[in-house]
Amino acid sequence: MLVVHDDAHLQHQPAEIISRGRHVPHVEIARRAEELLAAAKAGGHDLQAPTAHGMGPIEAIHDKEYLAFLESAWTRWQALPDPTPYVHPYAQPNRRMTGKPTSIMGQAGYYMATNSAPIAEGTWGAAKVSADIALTAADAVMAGAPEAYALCRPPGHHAFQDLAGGFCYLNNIAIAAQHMRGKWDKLAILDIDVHHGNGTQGIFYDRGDVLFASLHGDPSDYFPFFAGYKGETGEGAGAGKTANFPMAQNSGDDVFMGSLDKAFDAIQAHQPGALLVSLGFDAYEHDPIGYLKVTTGGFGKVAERIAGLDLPTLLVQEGGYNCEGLGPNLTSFFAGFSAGRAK
Ligand code: SP5
Ligand code: ZN
Repeated sequence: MLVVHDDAHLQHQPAEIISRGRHVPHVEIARRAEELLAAAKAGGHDLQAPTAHGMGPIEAIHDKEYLAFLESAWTRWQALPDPTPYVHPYAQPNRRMTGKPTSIMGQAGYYMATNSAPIAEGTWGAAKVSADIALTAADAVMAGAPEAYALCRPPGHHAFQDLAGGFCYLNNIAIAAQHMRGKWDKLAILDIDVHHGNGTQGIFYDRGDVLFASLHGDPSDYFPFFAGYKGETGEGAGAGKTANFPMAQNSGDDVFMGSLDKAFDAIQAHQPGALLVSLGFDAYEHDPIGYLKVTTGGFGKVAERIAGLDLPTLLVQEGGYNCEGLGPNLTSFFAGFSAGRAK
């Protein structure tokens, strides 16, 4: 497996988020990427550094004013009286107010969907390199590699065109998908992170070219709460091109594999030229913020089935917060993927 990685993520280490009104230690920590990289190295995989792609591919997905906010937010926040170390939203717009503020406090609420995407001094730099990692791995697949893995940190699937949230700032997989549209007319994104990929869904909701299928914990009582329901199936040109498979709490490998089968039906009906996978390991049975009970062996079986679709495949790292489990789960996934390709 070609593995694209970079240590620029070390610039992004917000120590805490606000969860249920309490400051809690952040689980989206640098050690996650270190564990994943160590497993890739131990597996003898082919490691590669990202190349800089500039702002073009990022601006093809994200709103320009949102990008200007991300780039400037930390510095502007520091100019507030008695500033805190990380930008957090305070007051947020909602279904009854839609004004557009210009101050940093107003914009923090306008551009940040949750209290779980703090902006630290190095967040913007790390997020840009994370997108470059996905783009570089996408380049390899476009050049003929059957598959590549983008070891992205920070993750991306909760980021919309103009919204950060849920540990995400730039939507790496959406940026890579748009880039890959230069080669293929139709693509499919399969999201197996335990959280619904609300940002990715939102970005492609009205498009017929990029199918989005997501397996996740039931949003009626799990993050991101406001998206990921079965009835969300796309609109306009994208009608029928979104497919959601919410699962009940504590569902295990069997239920997960059953949902995967249904997602495959949607993907195969779309006839994509290539597949992109939002690869989270937070469906893991021992994840500290998890909801489902997928086992290490289960990730291997999932990978084997994905590889069996026989499509050029870009794997993009999303969540997964049990640090001890990350290495074994990635190793299991890669082994299963390889077995699926060999069949
Ligand atoms: C990419 C990804 O997996 N994002 C996950 C976003 C989840 N956001 C919910 C944050 C709530 C975390 N609560 C932490 C409690 C620790 N005891
Ligand atoms: Zn997740």
